[in-house]
Amino acid sequence: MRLAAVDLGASSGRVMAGTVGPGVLTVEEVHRFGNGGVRVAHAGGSTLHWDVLGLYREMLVGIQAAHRGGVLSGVGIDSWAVDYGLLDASGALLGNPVNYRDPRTEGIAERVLGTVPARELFDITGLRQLPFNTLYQLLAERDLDAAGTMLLIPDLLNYWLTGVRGAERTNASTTQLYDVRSREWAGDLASRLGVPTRLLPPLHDPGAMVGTVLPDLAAELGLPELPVVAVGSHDTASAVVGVPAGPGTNFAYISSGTWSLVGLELESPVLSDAALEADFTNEGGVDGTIRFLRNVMGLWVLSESLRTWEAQGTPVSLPSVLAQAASVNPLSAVVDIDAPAFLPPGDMPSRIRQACSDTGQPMPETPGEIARCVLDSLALAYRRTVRQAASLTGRTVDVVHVVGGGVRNELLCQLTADACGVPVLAGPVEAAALGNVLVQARALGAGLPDLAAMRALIRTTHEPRRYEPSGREADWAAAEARIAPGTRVVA
Ligand code: ADP
Ligand code: LRH
Repeated sequence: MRLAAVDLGASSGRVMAGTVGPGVLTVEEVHRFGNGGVRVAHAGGSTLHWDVLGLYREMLVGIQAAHRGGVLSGVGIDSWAVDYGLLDASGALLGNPVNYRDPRTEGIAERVLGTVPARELFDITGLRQLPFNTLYQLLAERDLDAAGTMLLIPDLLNYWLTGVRGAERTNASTTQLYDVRSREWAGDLASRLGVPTRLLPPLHDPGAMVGTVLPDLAAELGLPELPVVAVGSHDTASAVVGVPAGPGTNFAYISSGTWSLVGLELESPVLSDAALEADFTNEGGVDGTIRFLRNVMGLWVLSESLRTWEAQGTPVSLPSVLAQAASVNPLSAVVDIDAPAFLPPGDMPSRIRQACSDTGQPMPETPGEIARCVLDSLALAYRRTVRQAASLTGRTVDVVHVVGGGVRNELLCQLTADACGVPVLAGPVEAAALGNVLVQARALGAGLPDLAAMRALIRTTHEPRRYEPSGREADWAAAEARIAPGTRVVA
């Protein structure tokens, strides 16, 4: 069976043509396009948006390309979480979706916590207070009166493909308007906080049929009658389906791309005070699983550094800066990569140097030194997070699976094994697309009864690469102490 997986990340979007059959699982990239923030000026300043119409157009080009290579049986869409479009009562898009890195939500969380205490908010939603959660973004909207429906990005694209409005549960679970235990919208919470419940469309599970591509659109694109299937529409949900963990393994995962999502797959949420204090989140996964994880700032800090060097007229390519980083002395300087200072777009090299100076460490100078500082700091954050996840759940972690674009960064994979002190199994790069394709295939009758069967198929078709820890535990512990709270960077 041939399927199109649309996987939209914050830095690029791709359409993959997947083939699934007994013992067969392939994905081939048929179209890739850039993605990122688009800043637009207005009287009050400026707003960072996404180019959602551009993404839609590129997605259609990709679906057509996938169909040209063989008749498609289905299409599924996943994307980054939390962001949305608002529709009026007729279904027309009201304004261009805003990028979660826009500072419009500053101060909103504090206001919310005055009405609903953090403990209660966590107890209902299971979510960490990230400033960009959909809840805070909706409360930052100037005017919700004209809005009839809020559709998260994959749901919005599904709507434009099929005319059907709905909300897929894995992505709905990232809004902070969703009850992590009942798996329904947290309507009372929304009302208390002034979010109109009419905005929240009917929920469905991954694997549900969304609809079929609208006949006019299908004719225009030369497509057959094509089912649109709900997948784990949060890209991280699909990526974790794509983790090739074997049965009975005690694994942690890192979904490594713009963000690094670091955590464990659980059967039920962990809503303890300790989990709340440690900034862990409980996101809904495919087949009712819970992703108990922490957002680590991710390769965003490196890609923004590259962008800064380019803007300053001293461009450096990713392969060359990584080669330079590999020959820099390990752990010369590290930063708390999760400090809020690294969230907004901007001059990351300066922010990194500042953070090093604030903690009394030598300031990295060259691009290679800065990149090494970012990679060492990411690995240090992985170490802390994997260990915290284990202690918060009373589990052991024997292996860390890394999936996503960061798998291509061999230095980071090795540093991750060193910092965590357990082997790393790296790959597949395209875990999200594989997870997307497998959930579609099951919905369309390809067998694969559960996650274990899906992962068994990935293991036999996409063998991960193994990195062993090099046993320099004392160095990592000493580096960790250099950025312990107290020396922490203030944003
Ligand atoms: P997202 O889905 O969030 O857009 P990806 O999973 O595509 O992110 O991962 C993008 C990241 O992968 C880039 O920021 C980059 O750091 C890393 N990456 C991509 N290609 C390479 C490569 N050839 N070598 C090293 N790292 C790479
Ligand atoms: C990764 C991701 C992550 C969210 C962030 C907004 O692409 O979906 O899981 O926290 O984007």
